[in-house]
Amino acid sequence: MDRKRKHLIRLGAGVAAGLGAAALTWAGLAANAEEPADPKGDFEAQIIGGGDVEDGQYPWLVGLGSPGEGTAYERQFCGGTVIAEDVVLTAAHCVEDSAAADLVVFSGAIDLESADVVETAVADLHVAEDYNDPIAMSNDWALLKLAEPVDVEPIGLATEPEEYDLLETAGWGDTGDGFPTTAQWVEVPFVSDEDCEAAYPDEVDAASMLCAGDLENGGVDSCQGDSGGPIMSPATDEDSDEPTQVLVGIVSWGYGCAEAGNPGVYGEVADFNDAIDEVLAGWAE
Ligand code: 4AZ
Repeated sequence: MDRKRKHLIRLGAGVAAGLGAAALTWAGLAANAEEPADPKGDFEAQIIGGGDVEDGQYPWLVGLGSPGEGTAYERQFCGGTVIAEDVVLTAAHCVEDSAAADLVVFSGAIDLESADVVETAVADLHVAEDYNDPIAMSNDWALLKLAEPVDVEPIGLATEPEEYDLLETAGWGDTGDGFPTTAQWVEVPFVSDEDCEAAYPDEVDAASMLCAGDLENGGVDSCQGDSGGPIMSPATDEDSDEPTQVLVGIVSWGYGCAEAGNPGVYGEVADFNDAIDEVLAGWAE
């Protein structure tokens, strides 16, 4: 595979608009645009192949952006997940070149143009020490300590690597038709380590990555701008007051988006759960 097609640039609407989107991004998506990205027939093409997130569906879903002028929509470049009232889990590749002062978190509204968006400064940043070790994109996780708590329900972390059936991912990334102001979500089939290693020979570190996507048909996936955001097990009890979803992974990389044979790759939370707890314990002192 041509390495240049491996998309792991942090890029959102604002960054794309500001810098002039890398040709790379659109080249990867062109294939999608011509295909009906809609195997189930339920939705128009969105996250890729998904639909609008509803209020309260994923309260822990946040946007990561740059401080400064402009709307949250214009400044968002990655996703993140609230795992404690003042801690956000995101991808290392979203923040590896940033200082805490270069980052803000957008919570409280799924529409990034809404007046309800709450912007919170980042006070501290921890990038996984073993990011890119043993291979590129291994251990793609980072933690943000917020300057103040957010009024958001956190999600629990997966503790054991498991085989799943369907997972859900969400974010403000490219839909194949541009960057949405309202977060999108989509159901993605879990892909076994074996099938993922076969899809990306020598590029999958099963000890820290998991894969999801429709291997046969494509059409559903995360994409540029979704990086750092969650992939979750679905709710098991819609009426529960407590979240029954679990954070299974972090949007990390893939070849193109929603292409058959090229699943999305995610940092596998259960594999670095203990390392996350250690950082949290240090911050709590
Ligand atoms: C990215 O660059 C990205 N199709 C995120 C997810 C995927 C590919 C690229 C998975 O943010």
